[in-house]
Amino acid sequence: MGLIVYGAALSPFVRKTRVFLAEKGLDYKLEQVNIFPPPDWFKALSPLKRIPVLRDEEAGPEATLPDSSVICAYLERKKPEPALYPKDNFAYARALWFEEYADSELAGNVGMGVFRPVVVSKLMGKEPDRAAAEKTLTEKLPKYFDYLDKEIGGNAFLVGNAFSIADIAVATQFVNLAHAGYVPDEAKWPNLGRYLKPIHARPSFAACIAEEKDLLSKFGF
Ligand SMILES: N[C@@H](CCC(=O)N[C@@H](CS)C(=O)NCC(=O)O)C(=O)O
Repeated sequence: MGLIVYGAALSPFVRKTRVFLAEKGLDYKLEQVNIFPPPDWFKALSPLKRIPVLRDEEAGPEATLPDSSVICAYLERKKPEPALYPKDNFAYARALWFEEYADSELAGNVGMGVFRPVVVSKLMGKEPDRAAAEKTLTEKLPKYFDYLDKEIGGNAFLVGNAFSIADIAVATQFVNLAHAGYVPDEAKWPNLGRYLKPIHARPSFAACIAEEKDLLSKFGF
């Protein structure tokens, strides 16, 4: 009776879920699903055909949940400690806001604009399109970096002086950026750079990053 994550390494949303599970100290099994294209059995678990999906065998034979945000919210209820959502009402809502901001706008630009043309292209045996990635980096991403740099300010975490879902959701996107070979310029965004390093060094993130780097090295990265 346990937890199963259906997904694949390198997905920022699968990593978000795995980091969350690790921070909670919850054991799980990762079951690899190739979404290009997804197998038929997986479409029944994920109507939008996206990873991750969580199965909780303890909750019942059919107990599966798609979507990293839903999964993390569920796991917080299942195992409240250590808390990864702020207790204070307003701080809680702000954490949800950063999660949404990272999962939608930031993810869209990092994923489609940088990770896909560089990393996914190479994994599919195509020439990486660095020009497309650099266009995204110069034209699209600075406004996200500006905003995050300002919101982080001199703090170690985005919300309430404690590590939370907000930091997991934001930092996972920057792992995909780093896999593509890019980090935000510290001269322009000093708070963001200082903030990301210790978060990526946490055992929860470091384990995923090491596994993914190992995988990428097999493809010549
Ligand atoms: N909102 C979803 C997004 C998941 C998502 O977009 N996953 C990507 C992989 S990084 C996927 O499965 N894409 C396949 C598709 O959209 O067909 C979540 O937070 O889990």
